[in-house]
Amino acid sequence: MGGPDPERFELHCDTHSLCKKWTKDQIGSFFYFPSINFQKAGGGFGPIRVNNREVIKVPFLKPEAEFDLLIGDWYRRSFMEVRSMLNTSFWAYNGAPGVMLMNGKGPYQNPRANAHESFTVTQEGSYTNQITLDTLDVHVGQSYSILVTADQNAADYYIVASPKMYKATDDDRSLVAIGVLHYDNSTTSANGPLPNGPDPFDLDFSVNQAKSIRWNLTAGAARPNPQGTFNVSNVTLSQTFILQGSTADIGGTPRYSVNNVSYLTPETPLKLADQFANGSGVYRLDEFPVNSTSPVAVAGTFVATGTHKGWLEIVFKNDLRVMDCWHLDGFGFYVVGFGDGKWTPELRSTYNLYDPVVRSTTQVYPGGWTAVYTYLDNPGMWNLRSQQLRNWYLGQELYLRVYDADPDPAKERPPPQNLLFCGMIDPPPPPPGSPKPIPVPGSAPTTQILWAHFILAISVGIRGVFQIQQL
Ligand SMILES: [Cu+2]
Repeated sequence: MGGPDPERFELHCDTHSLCKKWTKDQIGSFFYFPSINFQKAGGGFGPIRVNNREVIKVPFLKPEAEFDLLIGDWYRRSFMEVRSMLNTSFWAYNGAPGVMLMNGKGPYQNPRANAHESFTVTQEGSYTNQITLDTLDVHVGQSYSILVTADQNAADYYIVASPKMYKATDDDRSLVAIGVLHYDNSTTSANGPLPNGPDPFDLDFSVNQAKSIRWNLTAGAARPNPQGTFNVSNVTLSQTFILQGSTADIGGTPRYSVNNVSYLTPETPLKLADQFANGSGVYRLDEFPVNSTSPVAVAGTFVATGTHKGWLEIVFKNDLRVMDCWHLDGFGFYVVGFGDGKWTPELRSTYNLYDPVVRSTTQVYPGGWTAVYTYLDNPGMWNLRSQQLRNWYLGQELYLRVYDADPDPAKERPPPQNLLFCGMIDPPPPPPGSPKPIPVPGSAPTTQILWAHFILAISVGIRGVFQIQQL
């Protein structure tokens, strides 16, 4: 491990994550992982593809072949050991992983090439306009589908993923993941030096590329009607959250925070508390500020109201010197703007409301802000968090409670019959003469997510550079 170098802090991307509302209309490439106790760093993740229904035309020809690439970092110590070391400032803020893996494998040591023609096609469940790329920044927890035109000489080609905000050297490539694209009839193995990607510290390059990836307004995506049918050019905002991700020392322990509140996981699961006790004794709704920063860092169970069927604007701020990435469960959001420095309401005039991409994980650049719009049509208790595993584990998260008084089970499924009770919520007594216990109806609607918070995620997830190169 390197010394305490602030730039290395950016590298704790053991994260492939992006869980989605698991509905039938979500196409794209995702991945799953365990969502609690830092277990994701133990490697329990894998890809999931959700294909279009046959009746929906896709905006490109059917590929000859498909493969998944999962990129992530790996610690040489066990995830439990790393987890327990996170109570030191070095590991909480600076500790770097040992190696970068591609589909769970270490670097294929050899180098180099010329670009294949490749295009972005989808990201996290929606179609983008096709742009030609030879390198793509994929931030922690994000996924892309990319079309690669295999029209080069039959050979083996490198696929390289290198970290952002960190300069790998020829002597130390442990944090560069290297794979090989092999043509069936190739007799030439990949060799030569690895291609140079863009400068890993060139954030303008990354921002400009992010801005150039636009929604394809005419493609059908999951539904027959065009994606552009749903746009944000003329929406009325119901709420604005301004959420500042940061570090905080609380009681001598290094933590991460949102608006200076570091999340405290209660013993009673939020959904149980919500369903059976209106949160009482577990959390106080709207106790913490959603658009300013608490003057003193505190630990608390941060649950904020999201207005059902309202448009929510969230401005994510990052005052650290490293990349951050935010993810919202339960909804996609339109990424309408990136900016440097302080966000002010006047900056809304710079938003792209015409063809912003819809996704559920967005990067926030060092010292900058990212603005998203989301329509809260999905009742539930939803996690909003840094997708950087370490930040998340150490408290950079909150919950969004979207309440719908209509108990229609089509909107939010009731808890299952075998619901486990724990914490301060006791199981209801079985009704007399009834063979099976039935959960007591609460005053709040029932919810699907936390009964089994199985998180589905994406396939390429490193903040880094993705290159497919030819010999
Ligand atoms: Cu999610």
